[in-house]
Amino acid sequence: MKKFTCSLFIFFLGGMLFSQGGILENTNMSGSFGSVIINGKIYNQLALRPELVIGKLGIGLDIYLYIDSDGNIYQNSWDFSDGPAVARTILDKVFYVRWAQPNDPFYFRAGALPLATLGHGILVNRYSNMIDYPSFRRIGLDLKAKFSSLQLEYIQSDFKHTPGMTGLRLATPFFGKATIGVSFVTDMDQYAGLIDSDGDDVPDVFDDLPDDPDYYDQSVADKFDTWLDVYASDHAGDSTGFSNWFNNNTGIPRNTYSKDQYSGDSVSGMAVDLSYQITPKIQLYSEFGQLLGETTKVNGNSGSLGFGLVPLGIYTHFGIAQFRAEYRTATKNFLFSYWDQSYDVNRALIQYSDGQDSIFTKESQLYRYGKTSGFYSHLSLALLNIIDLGLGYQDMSGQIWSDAEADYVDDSNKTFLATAALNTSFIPKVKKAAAFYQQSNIPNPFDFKASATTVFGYDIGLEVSGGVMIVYKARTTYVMGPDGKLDPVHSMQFETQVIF
Ligand SMILES: [Ca+2]
Ligand SMILES: [Ca+2]
Repeated sequence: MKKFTCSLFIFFLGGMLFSQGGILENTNMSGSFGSVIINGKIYNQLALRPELVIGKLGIGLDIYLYIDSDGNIYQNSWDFSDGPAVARTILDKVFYVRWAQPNDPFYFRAGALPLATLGHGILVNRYSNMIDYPSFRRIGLDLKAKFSSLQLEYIQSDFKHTPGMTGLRLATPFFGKATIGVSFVTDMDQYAGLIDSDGDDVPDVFDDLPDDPDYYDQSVADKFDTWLDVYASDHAGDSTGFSNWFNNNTGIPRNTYSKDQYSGDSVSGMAVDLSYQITPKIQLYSEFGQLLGETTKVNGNSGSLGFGLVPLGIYTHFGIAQFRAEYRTATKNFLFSYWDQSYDVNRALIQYSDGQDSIFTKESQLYRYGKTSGFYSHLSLALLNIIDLGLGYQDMSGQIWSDAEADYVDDSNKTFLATAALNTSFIPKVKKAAAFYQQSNIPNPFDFKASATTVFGYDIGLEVSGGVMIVYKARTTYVMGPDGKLDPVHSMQFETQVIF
């Protein structure tokens, strides 16, 4: 009860401080009501999201309460029981902290990272550590610093758990308008991408009690309630030899998961890039990236990860448009932008087959990509202040693994992504209208045939009264079902946002 009162007090104190505006100038405040699913249970979400700007410092907070249908607060997010719990409780409410802007001599953003790219993006491109926010709140860091002649970029996807991505790039100018950069990126343990809700180091998929940090084995959890009774009734109420019997009885169903079974499988990459600034708005570049690790061995494929090369790329930005185009070529076992927007949900995947769950990593699937080459381009356009468009397209062809042929066949590896956001100021009552569609690394995205990489959705925000907006968010992804068929997963969310 103490926790409850304390959290409510902070919640409303926070609301008062920020909403009155007199204490901190430049404070943007939004709040939301909605629902969120934690550990399979639905909670009503009440959130205040103030953004404080003090000079170059920006602090985004996400002060939230989850309340279940019985009116109980989800207490794990407001735990003041000991020092580490207090630190975790407070850190959890910081959405992000940023200093300055990405092009300034010193910039960082810590917390939620919606978009992070290292160099020109051959290894890390448009990475986001909030793909499954707010179910998972990662605290990452995106830092860019310029010392006299050295540029440094550092990205770490998370500080709370084993991060899916830690990347460093160092660059220095030479011959005036040219720059050379070297990068190194690693995921130290892909299996850390498996969800472990109770933090007992046993992923949910193997945890008999996924919400109980003390047990992962049902038979051990039942030891004193059930098995002791079984033993005592067999031994006329005498329980003296119980421990020995329990530990050695092969008839008791055991959870055979061992922590060494799925751990310590790393994947890394290194890259070198050269850039040449032709005019302040036009840049030519070249990039080489090598992935380091091992994928599945098939048909004489050694399994060693491959490399990708952009012999020539161009990046321009002027007025309403930003445009990037690259010629790409790759050896087998390589994917451009391996660390992409959905990396955190793809680094370790669960597959259900033959009556049991097995785990595979994104790295283990790289064997599917043979030697390929082709083009990549991305265009961002802001049209007449009416619509913001983003269009990305990759068209590569070469050798792609065919499950049917059990061999590499000539095929295409294409990616298509599109985003559109409407400026709604000229439509009465509509405050937000945005949509996106993405499908990656498949033979033909214009078939619009669903694959595991298909993701699309839209946000529509309607003003219902002064300062109150109802936002409808719809998302669709596809997952492989137990029958080996792709099933769509639709999620929709209503949020009421209040602008104070
Ligand atoms: Ca667990
Ligand atoms: Ca557990």
